Amino acid sequence: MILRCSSLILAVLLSAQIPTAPTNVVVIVDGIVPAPSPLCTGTLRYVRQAASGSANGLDWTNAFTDIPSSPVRGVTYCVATGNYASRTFSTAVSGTTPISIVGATVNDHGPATGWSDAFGVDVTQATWGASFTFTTSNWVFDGVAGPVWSTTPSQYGFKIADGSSGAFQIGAASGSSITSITIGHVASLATANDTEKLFLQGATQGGAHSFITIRHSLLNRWQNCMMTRGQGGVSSDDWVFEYNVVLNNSSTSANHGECLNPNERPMNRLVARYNWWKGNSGNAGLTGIIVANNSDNNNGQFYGNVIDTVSTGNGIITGTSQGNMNNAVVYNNTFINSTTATMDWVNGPGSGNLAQNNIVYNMDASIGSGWAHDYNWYRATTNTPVEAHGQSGGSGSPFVNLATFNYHLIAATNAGLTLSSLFTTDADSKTRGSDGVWDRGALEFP
Ligand SMILES: [Ca+2]
Repeated sequence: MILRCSSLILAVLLSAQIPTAPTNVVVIVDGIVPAPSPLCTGTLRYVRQAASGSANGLDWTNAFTDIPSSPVRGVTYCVATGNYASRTFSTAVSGTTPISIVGATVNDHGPATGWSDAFGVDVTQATWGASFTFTTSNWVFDGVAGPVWSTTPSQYGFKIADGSSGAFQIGAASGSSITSITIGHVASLATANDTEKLFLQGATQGGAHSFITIRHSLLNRWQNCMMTRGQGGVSSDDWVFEYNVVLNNSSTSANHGECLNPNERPMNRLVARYNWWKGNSGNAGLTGIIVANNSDNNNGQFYGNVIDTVSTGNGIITGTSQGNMNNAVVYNNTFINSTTATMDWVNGPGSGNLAQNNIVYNMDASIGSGWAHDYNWYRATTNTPVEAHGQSGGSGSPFVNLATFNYHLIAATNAGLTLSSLFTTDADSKTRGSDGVWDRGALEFP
C-alpha cells in the first residue's frame, strides 16, 4: 500500500516521564508518497492468531495462527491483527527469493475468503515478541500501515513488545554473509533501564552484512538504532535508515547513545534520509546521532532529515577518537535547538566531508575538522561559520510551528545549491526547486 497522507495528522505521545519528550505532537505532512511498501501479493499464506479453521494458511478462515516454524522462500505471509511470537528466521536462501511477512490491511489483504476488516493491522496493529534474529538473507518484515513521522505507536501496523533492550539482530555467533533485510512500519519502545539498548545490531559472525534497511518506523528510547558488530575489517555496506521517527534517543554515562553507529565494523555508503529525531532520554549527551564510533563511517549520504533538540557530546554528525567520518555528504537537513559539547554540529576527525543547503537554527553552529561547507543558513546561531554563499542573520523561528513540530518553512530561503538527482525530493516527496528556488533545510518551500 502506498500511503498518501495529505491531511493534518494529530498524534499524542505518552511518555511524560521523559523531560524532553513532546507531549502533544502534530506533524503536518503534505502529499507524502513514500516508496512503495510490500503488498499482500504473489504466493500468499494467511496468518491470524484468532483463526479457528484447519490452520493450513490457505485462506483467512484457515489461517495459520502464527508464522509457521519454517517459512517458505517466495511466499508472502499476510498477517492480521493478533499477538505473535518473536523468533529466529533461518530459512536457507534460494537465489535472491525473499520471504515477506507483511501486515494485512483493509485495502490490501489478498483475495482469499474469510476476511473481515476488523482483522486489519491498520484497524488494530499486530504485536510481536521483542527479539528477532535473521541468520539468512532476503527477508522483509513490514507492518505496511502507519503515516510518516507519526508518534502514535498504535498507528503502525506492527508493534514490537515494549520494554526490550534489543529488537532485531542480523546474523549469529558464526555464519556467512547476510544481505537484504528490510524492516518497516514497526513501532517500538525500549526499556527505561540503563542498559545497552539496540534496536538493530549486526552480530559477531564473520561475513558481511549489506543492504540492511529500517524504514517508516517509530523508535522510542533506544540508545542505538542501527549498530554494526563483528570482526574488524569486514564492512557493513549500504545500510539505509529512512522515514523514521527517533524519539528520546537514550544516552547515559554507562551507555552512550549513537543512533547510527559503525561500532566494531566500518560502514560504507550508509544512507540516512527523511528521518526526524526529537529529544533525548537518559542523563548524558549522545556521542552523536550519526557517528563514526569505534570504526569508520565512509561515503555516507545524509539528507532531508530534521534533528530537533538533541544534546550531543562530539557532534550531531561526527567522527570520534576511534573512528573517522570520511567523504560524507550532509545536504538539506534542518538542525534545531540542539547542543553539542564541542559546539560542532558536524565534526571530525575524518576527511572529505561536505555540508551544504542545511538550516542551523538557534544553536551553536561551529564546524569541526574535515568538513567543507557552503550554502547553509545560520539563523540565531553563535560561532557562525563564514561561507561564500552562506545565509545568516535574522531572529525568530523560520518554521511554521515548532511547538507542534511543523518544520515547513514560512518563506523561501536564499537559493541553495542545486544538487544531483539523488537529492531532488524532500520527505514530503516534494520536488526541490520546482518553483525556481531550491530551498535550504529539510522541507522544501512552499
Ligand atoms: Ca522552493
